[in-house]
Amino acid sequence: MSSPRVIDFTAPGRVNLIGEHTDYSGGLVLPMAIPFHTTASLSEPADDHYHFTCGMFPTKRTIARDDRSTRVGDWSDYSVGVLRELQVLGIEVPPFHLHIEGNVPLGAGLSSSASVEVATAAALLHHAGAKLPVGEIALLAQRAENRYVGSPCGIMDQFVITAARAGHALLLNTRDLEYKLLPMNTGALAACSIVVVNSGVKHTVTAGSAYAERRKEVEEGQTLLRERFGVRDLGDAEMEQLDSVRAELSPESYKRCSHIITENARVKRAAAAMLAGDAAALGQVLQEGHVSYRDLFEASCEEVDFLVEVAGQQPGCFGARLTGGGFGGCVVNLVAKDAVEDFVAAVKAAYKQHWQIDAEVYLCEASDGAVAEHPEIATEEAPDERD
Ligand code: GAF
Repeated sequence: MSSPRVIDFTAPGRVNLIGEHTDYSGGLVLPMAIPFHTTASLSEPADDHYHFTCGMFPTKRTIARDDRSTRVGDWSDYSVGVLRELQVLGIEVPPFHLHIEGNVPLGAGLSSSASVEVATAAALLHHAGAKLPVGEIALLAQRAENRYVGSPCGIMDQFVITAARAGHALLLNTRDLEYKLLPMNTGALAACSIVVVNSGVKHTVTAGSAYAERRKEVEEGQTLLRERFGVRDLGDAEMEQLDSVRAELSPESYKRCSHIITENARVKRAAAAMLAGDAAALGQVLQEGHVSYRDLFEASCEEVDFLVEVAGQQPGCFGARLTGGGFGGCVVNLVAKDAVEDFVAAVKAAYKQHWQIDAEVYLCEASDGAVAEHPEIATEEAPDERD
């Protein structure tokens, strides 16, 4: 008997260079895909059901084709949520066995969940013989997370994991999903590396989490600014407008919105620095972004602040900041290539000495997203560098 045919679909993780929590209020983000992957392996089942298994977790799940049950609270929700959203679009998905494997660090702010969603979407679109526009694949994965998993995330992670291109960061306007691919090797940036240091402090983006609390505080300010000034979202808003309604907002909302409005401006500066190949200017923006994320958004933690401070003291480090949803996770560092070895040794040693934690360090080349790897799932050509 021949063994069943298995087809693999992959999606990367991502690291965000800058633009934190701006992706649910029409703002700008500047992430890139990283060389860690989720693989969704698809094979024919022996019956008429949908089967979900995973190499990282022991629980398995089998559901009938007309199953309408809600989330169960484990890894499988990310894949089942994607199946549901395909069904909502009227896409008929034949029975399958989907097996998930991956090496994207979990709970580290590197988007392991979105990676599972997009790898699943790629596999199931192929299985159904369907295609979607690049942005629709990302939106479908985001809806799976918002509606089925119950996490109130924005669109950044699913979008970059779908649309990224190797060698580029992706500047995304989250209001209309217009984007540009910015080369990582212009001018002085060609001699730099993106070094990601994992604090080992786990974070979460679930409904009852601090992430969700921050989102509510951001939306409080956005609603008021819409009423008063007719802005579409915080992506349109100015600090002067926010300052003029400060007395009507909770102190938390004022601080969170201050972070968002200034963060959007920082993303523009970061993109300009990248296009100019100016590593010092890019590093400076990262550093300012950390201060805002720490003091205004209050999303950092002592371990991460320690890593950022130590990084800033190392020769050849242009800038460092907390990346991702916050409350732990990773620090992204822009480091001169010829200083990386000493940088890594110094940061690891200091962290170990102070916190007794072995920090994992990842040297990240900007990688391809799922559509570049599996062009047959998209109605458009794989995205290319745009001006
Ligand atoms: C998490 C979310 F999933 C993203 O949508 C984004 O808001 C990010 O945190 C913060 O920038 O990764």
